Amino acid sequence: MNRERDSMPQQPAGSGPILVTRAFLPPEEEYFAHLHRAYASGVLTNNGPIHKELEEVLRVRADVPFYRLMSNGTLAIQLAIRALGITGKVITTPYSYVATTSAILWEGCEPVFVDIDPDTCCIDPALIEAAITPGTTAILATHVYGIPCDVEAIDAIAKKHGLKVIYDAAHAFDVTCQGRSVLKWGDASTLSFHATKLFHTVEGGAVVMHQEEHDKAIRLLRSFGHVGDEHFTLGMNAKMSEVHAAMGMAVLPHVPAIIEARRCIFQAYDHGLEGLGLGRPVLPVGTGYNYAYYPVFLPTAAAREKAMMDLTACGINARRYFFPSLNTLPYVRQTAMPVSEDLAARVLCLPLYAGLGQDDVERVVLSLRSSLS
Ligand code: T4K
Repeated sequence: MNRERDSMPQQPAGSGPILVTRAFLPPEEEYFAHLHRAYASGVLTNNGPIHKELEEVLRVRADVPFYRLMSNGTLAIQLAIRALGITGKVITTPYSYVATTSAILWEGCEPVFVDIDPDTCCIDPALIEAAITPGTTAILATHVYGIPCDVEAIDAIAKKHGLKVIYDAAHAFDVTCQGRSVLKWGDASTLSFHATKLFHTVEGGAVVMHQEEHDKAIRLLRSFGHVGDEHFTLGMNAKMSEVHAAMGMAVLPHVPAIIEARRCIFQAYDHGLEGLGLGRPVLPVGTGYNYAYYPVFLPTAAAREKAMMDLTACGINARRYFFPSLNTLPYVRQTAMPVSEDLAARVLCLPLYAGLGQDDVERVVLSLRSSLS
């Protein structure tokens, strides 16, 4: 483990349950220094100065034309759908967090599931065209675990069929494809800055747009649909407060060290779990990764069940990210998605966060080895 990793606050080894993740807390004085500005100005929300600063810093970081903060990553998807004028059928992935599907439904659209590539766990572009019908207007794909979708293939299909593309980039903060931010692809990308994410604002999210008219729509939609006394559209309240933006400003300088710490834990897991025959997603060549999650696929659903029970008995909190496969939700039209359902039945995400101690990583490895032996 390197120096940056060692400088992260660590949970004492063997001192209690090992959580699947822990929110990164910047030093209090760094957060309070930003918060102090809100106290001094009395501006707590409604596009205040800290909010504006964070938006601009993130926009420049990703090198995109428009980057707008939102109150969370779920409303980010919903309002991106609305801002792009998407209606009808939306082709989407069954392998994601439930918010990807629920956002489509909340916007009155119909999710049409397309199975995933078993290597990347992202939507399989080779299956998309067969699912397009006259009612299809868009593709909503998730860069699940921060692994980029096949963005070139998806964008080519979308162009051919006149479809809009939204990437749910909730896990993909700071991820690059061929040296460029993954947020540069599609008509829109959405992010989550929930406390459990590697960059966070406690609760929060963002929408990245590439056209001025779409950005204008997002700004109106997140703020009640009016500017002053002039009302333009049906809007909602999806604004981020200064208190949340201040947390973002305080966390942001630590992101390189957070990613490096996660990379070291990845390496330790890779090394420690070698030879166990566990399935792992494959990163596309040219990905600059952020080490957002460490999923392993057990050989069978029964082995997953046993491993989870054994880890729990050892005080280790592994989680089923992502289960259930979203095509099996009780409130969607159910169609079989064999690859997604199979992976969702066998997946466990191992504990991963900056500050997870080396001893704890070893404890996870030993417990999993013993469960599988
Ligand atoms: N799209 C995708 C692909 C997503 O994954 C998500 C959210 C969204 C869209 C929607 O974005 P948001 O609307 O949430 O911004 C978490 C998160 O709540 C959720 O943001 C995330 N994805 C989802 C995958 O996971 P849980 O149910 O796993 O969180 P919870 O409360 O069990 O916490 C897990 C661990 O994190 C705890 O054991 C301890 C630690 N923790 C948690 C909290 C809340 C902390 O250390 N501090 C905390 O404050 O949902």
